[in-house]
Amino acid sequence: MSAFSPQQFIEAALKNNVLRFGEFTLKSGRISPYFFNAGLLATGELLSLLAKGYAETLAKNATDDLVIFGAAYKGIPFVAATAQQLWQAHGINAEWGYNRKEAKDHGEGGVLVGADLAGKSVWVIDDVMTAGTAMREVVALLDNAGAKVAGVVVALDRKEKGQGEQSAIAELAQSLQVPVLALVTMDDIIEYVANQGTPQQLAQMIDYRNQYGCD
Ligand code: OMP
Repeated sequence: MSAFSPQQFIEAALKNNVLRFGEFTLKSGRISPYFFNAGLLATGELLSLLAKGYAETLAKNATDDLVIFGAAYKGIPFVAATAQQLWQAHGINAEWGYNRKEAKDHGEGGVLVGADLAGKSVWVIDDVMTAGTAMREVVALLDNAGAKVAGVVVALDRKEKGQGEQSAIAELAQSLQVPVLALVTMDDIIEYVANQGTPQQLAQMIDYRNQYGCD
């Protein structure tokens, strides 16, 4: 089976409207010429492609007993599919878990479901990193659960500034002292647009990168 390919993933994302070009207001307030909606990775084929990317990255970078975590809501199917792919394609029997947005006050209670995370080093799987706000919330949640972050894998690193002049990924890697990895980056999307897109799309992407981008 061939390895995960960023260009193949971008093509599939475009075909299924997961990746779109236009004008989008981001959570950070930035106006972006593109948007990646991981919620539309809504077929078995697309989910499998994504899980293959996460699993290959984890198999290459993680050590020892692997525990993976996906944050509600979008991270939940992704972490489940990745655990299955790790087992089926790599023979890695990872523990996996996720959170609820609403704490349950009956039955098993609490906000965490699945693997017991207390005292463990946990890899976080997430969809998109822009300014890093969503990931900081996940790190705080794991901290409350008594878990440490072992590393982070996002599907798309938009390679943008975080809270300061550094990239969001660099800020996170520095503050946690862990690897922060991505399956696809904005550079891969620019490469795709340079080969397959319109000159106008390419110009807008480059303008945006000049304004908010970071290496
Ligand atoms: P930050 O919290 O700024 O890192 O933005 C990441 C979050 O923004 C993701 O978890 C998504 O909810 C959302 N997002 C996308 O899903 N796709 C994009 O292309 C851009 C964003 C965004 O708003 O920045």
